[in-house]
Amino acid sequence: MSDIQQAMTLLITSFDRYSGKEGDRHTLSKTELKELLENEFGDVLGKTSDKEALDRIFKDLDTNQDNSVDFHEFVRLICCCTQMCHEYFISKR
Ligand SMILES: [Ca+2]
Repeated sequence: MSDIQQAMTLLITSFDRYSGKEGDRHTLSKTELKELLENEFGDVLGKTSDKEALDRIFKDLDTNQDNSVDFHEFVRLICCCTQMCHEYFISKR
């Protein structure tokens, strides 16, 4: 499996690990998103212990406003973060 295929597989399995905890196993509830952000991002996107920060992130990700974050909405976050990291590393070269 190529590096990019491995990255795609990891994104899917990582999402599923959190989305399967409660309710619809194909979407993230706010509680599941909080756990994912804490474990996978640390404080990179703000402190998830800050309820307002978590509410804002959840609202920004939930673009179809169905009160859950599906894989499509989650991947947008990953794309944005990956682009920001890429720009950071380019500026350091
Ligand atoms: Ca949604």
